[in-house]
Amino acid sequence: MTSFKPSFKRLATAVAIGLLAAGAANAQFQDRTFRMSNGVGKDHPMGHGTAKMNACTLEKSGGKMKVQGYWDFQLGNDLQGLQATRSGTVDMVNTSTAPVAGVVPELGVFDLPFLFNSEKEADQLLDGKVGDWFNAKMPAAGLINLAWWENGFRHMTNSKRPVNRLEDFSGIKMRVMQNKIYIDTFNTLGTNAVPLAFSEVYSALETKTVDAQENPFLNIQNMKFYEVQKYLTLTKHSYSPNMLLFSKKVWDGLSTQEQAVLKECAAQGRDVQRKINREQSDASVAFFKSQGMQVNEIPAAEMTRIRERTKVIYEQAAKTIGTEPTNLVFNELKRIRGN
Ligand code: TK8
Repeated sequence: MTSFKPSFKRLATAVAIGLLAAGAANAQFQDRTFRMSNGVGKDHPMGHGTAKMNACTLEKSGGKMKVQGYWDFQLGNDLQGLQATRSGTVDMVNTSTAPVAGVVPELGVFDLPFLFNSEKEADQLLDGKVGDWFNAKMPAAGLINLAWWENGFRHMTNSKRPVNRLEDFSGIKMRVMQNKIYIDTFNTLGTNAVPLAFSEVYSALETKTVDAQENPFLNIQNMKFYEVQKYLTLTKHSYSPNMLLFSKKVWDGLSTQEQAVLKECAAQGRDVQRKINREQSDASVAFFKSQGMQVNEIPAAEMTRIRERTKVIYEQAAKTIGTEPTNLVFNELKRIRGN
């Protein structure tokens, strides 16, 4: 029986073919760094998600594709970052959906007060066919949503008084995102809603230009709003998703392999960012108390009054959002909740 002795020549040929194949595979990847604009700081869970995404793109592209996060508005605030992404001068922006609703009105459905009850149902809706429906709306605005990351459930802070009932909102100057539904919601609750870019919030609170703001715990923590806010009320009045929006102008110049790697790695980054966001949020209330904040929940009966008062927003916003996205989201939530 002849024994198989791999000759040196055969081995060398096999290695050469392997290297050629790998080289050909990597040839589909250009050597480049994709810039991501963020409003929060690098130590926010967005930084963890971005690090995971970058490790993934480097690994899948043979070290060719790098994702570089820019933090604390280095590339502009949400609206500037959004515009720069649409024009292709920035590759991607990681932003709450609220400022994007001015460009894609259907996204306004996610600004409706008390829409989501849990992160679990938000994940199911956003990562499923309804999330894909919204993703399909983005290319017309010059944007590709690589994945739905998490801003999170929003709570209110202020420097004037504890908010324990509906009447306590009255007269408070409340910073809100630059988004009509948030403006209307907090005016309906009795505050004087003041739309400001996220980059201006700390100084507006510090100088008492505004008394209050509302954000997820990790934003309050990362931006150190607790330094200039005495009261935290656990309103949990909305869940805001983030979108990792990529420039369609840049996207259209990428190979299908590069596009696939960006989507896959954005999803891996999303999973890490959501996980850390939730883990760290669990420790936030204790941290805020340790920083001298007075934290309160609103009694259930008062929460009912507040929810009732904001129901009018659903009717007011319906025309701007549109019937199709509203029904899609409401029906999907009914399905997820089994009712
Ligand atoms: C960060 C903002 C932030 C949002 C806000 O860039 O503006 O209050 O919650 O996450 O998008």
